[in-house]
Amino acid sequence: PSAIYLKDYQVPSHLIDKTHLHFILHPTKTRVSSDLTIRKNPDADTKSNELILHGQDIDLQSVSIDGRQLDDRDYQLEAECLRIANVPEQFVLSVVGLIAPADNTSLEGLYKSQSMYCTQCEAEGFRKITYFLDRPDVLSEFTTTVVADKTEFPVLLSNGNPIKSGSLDDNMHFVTWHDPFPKPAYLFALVGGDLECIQDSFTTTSGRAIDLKIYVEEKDLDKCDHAMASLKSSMRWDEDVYGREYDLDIFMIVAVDDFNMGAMENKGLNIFNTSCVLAKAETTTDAGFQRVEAVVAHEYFHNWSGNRVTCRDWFQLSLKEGFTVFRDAEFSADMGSRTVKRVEDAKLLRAMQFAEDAGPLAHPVQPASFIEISNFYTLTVYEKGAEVVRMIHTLLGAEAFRQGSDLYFERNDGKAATIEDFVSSMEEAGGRDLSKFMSWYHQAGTPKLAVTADYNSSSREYALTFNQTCPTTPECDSEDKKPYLIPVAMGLLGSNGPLSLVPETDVDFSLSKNDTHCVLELTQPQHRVVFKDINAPPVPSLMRGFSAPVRLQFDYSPDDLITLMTQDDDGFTRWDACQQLCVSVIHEVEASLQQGKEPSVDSRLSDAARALITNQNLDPAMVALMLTLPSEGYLAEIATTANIDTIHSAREIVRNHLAASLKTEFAERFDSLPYFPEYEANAVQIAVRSLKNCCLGYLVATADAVWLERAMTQYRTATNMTDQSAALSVLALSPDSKAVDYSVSALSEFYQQWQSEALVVNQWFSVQAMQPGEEAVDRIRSLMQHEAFNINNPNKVRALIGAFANNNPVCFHNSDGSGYRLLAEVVKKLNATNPQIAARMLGPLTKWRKYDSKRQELMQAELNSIKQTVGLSKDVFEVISKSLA
Ligand code: HT7
Ligand code: ZN
Repeated sequence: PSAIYLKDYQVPSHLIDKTHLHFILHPTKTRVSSDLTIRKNPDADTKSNELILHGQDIDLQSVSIDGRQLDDRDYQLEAECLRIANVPEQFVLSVVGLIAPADNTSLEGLYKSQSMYCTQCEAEGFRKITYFLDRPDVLSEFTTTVVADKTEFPVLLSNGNPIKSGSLDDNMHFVTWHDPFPKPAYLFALVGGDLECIQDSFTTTSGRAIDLKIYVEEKDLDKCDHAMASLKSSMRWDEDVYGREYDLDIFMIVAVDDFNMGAMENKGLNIFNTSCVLAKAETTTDAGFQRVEAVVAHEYFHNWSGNRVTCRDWFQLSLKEGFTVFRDAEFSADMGSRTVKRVEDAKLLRAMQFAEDAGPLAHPVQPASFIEISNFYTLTVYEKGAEVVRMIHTLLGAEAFRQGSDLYFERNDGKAATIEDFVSSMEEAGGRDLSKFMSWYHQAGTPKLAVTADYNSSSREYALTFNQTCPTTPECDSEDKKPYLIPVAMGLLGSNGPLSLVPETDVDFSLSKNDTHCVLELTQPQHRVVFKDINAPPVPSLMRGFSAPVRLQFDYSPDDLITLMTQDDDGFTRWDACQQLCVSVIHEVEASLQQGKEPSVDSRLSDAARALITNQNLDPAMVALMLTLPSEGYLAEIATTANIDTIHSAREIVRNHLAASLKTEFAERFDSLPYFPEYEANAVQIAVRSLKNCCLGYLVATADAVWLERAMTQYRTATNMTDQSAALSVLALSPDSKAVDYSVSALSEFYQQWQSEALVVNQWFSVQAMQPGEEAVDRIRSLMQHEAFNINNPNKVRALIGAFANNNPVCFHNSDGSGYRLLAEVVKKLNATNPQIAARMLGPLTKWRKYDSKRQELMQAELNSIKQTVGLSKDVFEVISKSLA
């Protein structure tokens, strides 16, 4: 397989103004007839009259031009395209092909999920349906007729508005849909099934009534209300915050069980993984409810950022994804707690995206090349892409950002745009040049920002020196990297609180909050910023709100961190200081373990934790976040060579120490927090449950029989899944032998209770995948044989294999290599059935450079053995070859 380069982009040779599709659904012989109104692209460079259409796995039946049937001397059929020489300037191309949705396990194109037909066309799935110019810069007006058996498939959906329907012979029926908005083929969708729906309506600001429908299997009808409420909130929010109204008369969501990602923003017909749309208190955790809200919003927001303005080519993927993640993050912040959302996003970025950016698959937010685009739906394109948009928002301010967004939508409506088009609208609205900012889009790697301070008591000056560097990444050496424009939001804390800032510097900056807060705009490898009139050395509060996705280095003492934790007025910085204190305490314990010394836990951490637990004035959600120790994944990420076993032991020692020394405080707080008999997924309730279950975790860690029993009682009496699954997890994941009986009973009762709820069974798989113990790999193997497991369902694979490889580091990295072998076997199987998921599951093995030489060898051996697989997909080939390079 070879790479495709952004620099080679060429406009399409032809344009397809209208697309008429006709489907007769059948499991192995779906007949797809297309009539495409095609003309030569006036902007095309080529003089050639050849038309090359993408197409894959289609049994071609006939090809005609303007009604004249072509024979096979007029065209050339290749594995992935159809070439027709000498086409006229303008013509109608009619093609008939047969496809087999029931055999399509890749879940791209038209496939069957249980009894339902559905499609997934992003990025390049449409070419598995019919021959087409399957590229995002070819926009066409689609009219789609779907024909199927009336009894088996009463519901037939596609994009746009329904314009005709009726009965046909042999119990068949049809529905015709018309989408007036020209769109690229990746936004096409079709659904056929025996579905029920909940309906609602939304009136836009301009007074148009929009029909809203969520289609699910009948048994799931009681789990749609939260998605519907989220949809309506999203529609209102996009009008209020971005001035964006919905444009069709109907907006539909369909839930499917078998889906490679979370959801898909097809025009007017979003298709969702059931895990991202269904929610009910009894079966869904608070995190699940929040995910539904966020994904519904994300897909809805794509109607403008992605659909009305789409991407010119797939190198621009972050144009729609980074911007839309930023939009959904702001929406979630407005719906719940802004600080909690910010902390959660920063946590994800630092533990996962920073690791991606430091590994062999690191790539810029706007990649310069790829082999398989499906491999580029990454944390870098999505989450770092959103951080980049957030920095533009910080640099311009909310008002100019909104003007930039309006200009971008106005200028590019109905077009396929680039990241440069987005930035230039922002430049124009903000009245500033952002060329120095573009390193964020063009360079991979996480910049390091090292900050040093010196204080001069005679001049009363406090100076900060900022040094930025960026490590070498696959596409560029460290020395060749351009500096980044880094917005540093900051303040200084004196002994009586925040200090007024009087900066003296050549760095551009803006002051706010009575001059106690500023945003510095670093542009050079090194800057010095002097703050005047400072009476004593302050504690700097840096990167407030996580103002840039960098690794900040400042030599804080534990006391400085406690000052920040307790006194800074920025919630993110308070949380971050607490994390850093935890990291330094865990590192001290780890060093003692490695030196064979008796470890001791710095009492300043337990004192700080006590102050947090007993403080009734803080947001309980923030207290829970601050009391949650950094994950083993994050601790591995910040280590040069990750010693999985000592990281795990050191973290456990600190956790057990906090549990033992603060048992009374945890117990009192646990008992004092309310229980809400009427479940609601609102910020107040979610916050309380998160702190309560955090306390329960520490209390079970004491292995006190009373608390094991209380956890079991909570497990059995909980009336919502958040409390039930929290109790299950703390019992099942406890390493203490006293918890074993409880854990066994709870796991067995859980399956008995929930075996008919596929999404709940996935939680059951995940908990077991994360359980400690030498027998973990055998347990996973036997769960793979369980009646509820199905390797063709991506949710099941993620729940069991993904949870094991990503969230059970001690067992996955067992030095006998058994965890690696298991993952490699699964990847080989998936390579043949679902290459996208195979490539995604490979992630943990690609990080082999992080570990000791013995593990490195074992991991590389598995990668090499996968590489030898006959029929290796492009997806897996790209990930393996880059990770071994
Ligand atoms: N835009 C959607 C991407 C997507 C996707 C990509 C590759 C393979 C399967 C997929 N399903 C959905 C999702 C989103 O970002 O909204
Ligand atoms: Zn998206």
